[in-house]
Amino acid sequence: KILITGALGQIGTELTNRLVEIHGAENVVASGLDRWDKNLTSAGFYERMDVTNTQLVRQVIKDYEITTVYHLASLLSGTSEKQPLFAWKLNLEPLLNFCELAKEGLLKKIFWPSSIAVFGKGIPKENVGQDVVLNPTTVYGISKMAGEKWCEYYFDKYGVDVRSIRYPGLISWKTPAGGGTTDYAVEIFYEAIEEGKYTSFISENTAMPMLYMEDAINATLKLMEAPKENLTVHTSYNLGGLSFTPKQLAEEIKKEIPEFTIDYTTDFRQAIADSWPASIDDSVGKKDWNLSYDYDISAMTKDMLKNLRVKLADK
Ligand code: VAH
Repeated sequence: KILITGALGQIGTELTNRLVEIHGAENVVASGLDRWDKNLTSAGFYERMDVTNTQLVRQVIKDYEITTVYHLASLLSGTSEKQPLFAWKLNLEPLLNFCELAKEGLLKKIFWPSSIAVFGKGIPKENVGQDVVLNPTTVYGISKMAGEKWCEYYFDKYGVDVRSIRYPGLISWKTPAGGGTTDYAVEIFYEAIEEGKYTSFISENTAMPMLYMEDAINATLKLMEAPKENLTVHTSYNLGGLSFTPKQLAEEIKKEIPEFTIDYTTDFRQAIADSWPASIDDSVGKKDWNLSYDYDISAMTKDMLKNLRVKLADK
């Protein structure tokens, strides 16, 4: 069976539902800190589980005979800056526990999300490569860099099949994002529909790597289904997709909602965004496991507004 941690989160809800479509509900165990929310996940099973409780996690793995784990539970960049020590604990210890379980032969495969937050000072802003020096300046970026090194260690030393993607900012409509720096690009759509205007906490010309959730989920499944021998990266694969500024996104929204207006009041997350690249070179993923994308900024904007109008009308 497959276990997803953080299954009620922004990535988790959509990844869980896709895994159910592929493997069947009876083979998917969703887990999260919150109470079960039937309409959020179609998994056959749900375990209310604190991933830092290593004994409980080990018991769940054994009880359900889990062989693959998608470990998504984590604190994002904004929240991590506010709770550094808890962020370090939550973002690292459960990953190590899953790697230990795999080393003991209890797990066959692990997916773990890293982030473009691992990049920081001293590198060009554009088209950042797979093997540039990692100089993260945020708690979140430091935790993700450390996690990548642990993934590589367990692969090199024990052959643990742990696979990872450095996600850019992810945009989706099914589940709100939580505490991220790129979340302006999610909130803006809700407010464009509900208020006709949005105050962005990221300045107008700050470009960041972004991707529509559909493309991120497809990339994740492609990586996980790739033959192990094809993989040349054992820290985490760059993934770039789109790159745009709040101003460019607002222009796209105005094509669908002409009266939409945006203004800017930056907060502490501007400094985080300034430390990150503007665009990513993801050619290694394209070569190793045929990474591709379906949504450009225009197709994403149309799909977001179409689906959010329906979702928000039901409220
Ligand atoms: C964040 N959405 O903003 C996440 C992501 C690259 C950004 O890691 O923290």
